[in-house]
Amino acid sequence: MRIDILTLFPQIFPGPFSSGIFQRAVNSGLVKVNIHNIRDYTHNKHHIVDDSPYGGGAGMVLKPEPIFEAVAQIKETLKPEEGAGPPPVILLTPQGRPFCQQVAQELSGHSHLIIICGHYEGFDERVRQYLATDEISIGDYVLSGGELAAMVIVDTVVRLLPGVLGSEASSRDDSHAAGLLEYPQYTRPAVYRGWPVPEVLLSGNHAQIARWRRQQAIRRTLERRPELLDKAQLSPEERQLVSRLKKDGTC
Ligand code: 6GU
Repeated sequence: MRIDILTLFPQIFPGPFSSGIFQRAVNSGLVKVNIHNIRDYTHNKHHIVDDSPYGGGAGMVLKPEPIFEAVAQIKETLKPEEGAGPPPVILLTPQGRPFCQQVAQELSGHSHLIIICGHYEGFDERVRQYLATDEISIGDYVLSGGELAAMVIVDTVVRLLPGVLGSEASSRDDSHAAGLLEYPQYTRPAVYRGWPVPEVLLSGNHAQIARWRRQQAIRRTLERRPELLDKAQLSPEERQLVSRLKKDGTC
C-alpha cells in the first residue's frame, strides 16, 4: 500500500512510523508512506498557505491552490499498474464520517491512499467539494490539526494489511475486529500475589478455551459497550447468553 500524506508539519511524522510493527511493514515493502509539505506546492514568494476568510471573521483558511497542486502532482507519479481506479483523497476534519474498525477495513482494501491534514480554521470549501472523495473524523473532539488523526488512521489501516502482523489471528481477535471487545489475556505465572489465572486456560482443552474467550468477549462488551452488541455478529445461542446476562443483572 502506498500512502501520501499532505501536511503543514511534516517534521512530526516519522515518530510513530519509525518503530515496531510499522517500521517492519515499511522495511519489508508492504507499505510506503510519503510525507508532503503543503508549503512546497505554493508559488508565492513567502510560501503562504492560508488567507483570511471571505466575508470576514476570525482565523485563517487554507488556500485551495497548493492542496490541489499537491494532489495533482502525486497522481501524476502513479504508474498505470499501481492500482485500478483513482486513489481515495481523504480529508481529515472533525466534520468527517466517524472513523472505526470497519472504516479501517474498508481503507485497507485500497492500494493507495491520499490523506490531507487540515489546520487553522479549516479548508477552502472547494477542497471539500472538488478534490476530496472522503472526509474522516477520529472522534467528537477538536484537534489542532489533522496530523494526529492521520497517524491514528494510518496505524490502524496498516496493521490490517496481510503480512504486517505475525499471524493473521492477531488482528482477527483484536477488540472491535468482530464487533466485540477482546477477551482477557493472561501469561505466566499461573498465580501472581495469590491471584490465579482462570482454570480453563490451563486445561489445554482448546474448544473449551475458545468458548470461554468468546463468552468473556461478549460479557465484557455488554458491561462496557452494550451498544456494540446491536451490530455484533452473534449466534442465536450467544444472543440468548446476552439476554440471560442482562436479566441476571450481572452486567
Ligand atoms: Cl480528523 N481533525 C481535527 N482537526 N480534529 C479532529 C479530527 C480531525 N477528528 C477528531 N477531531
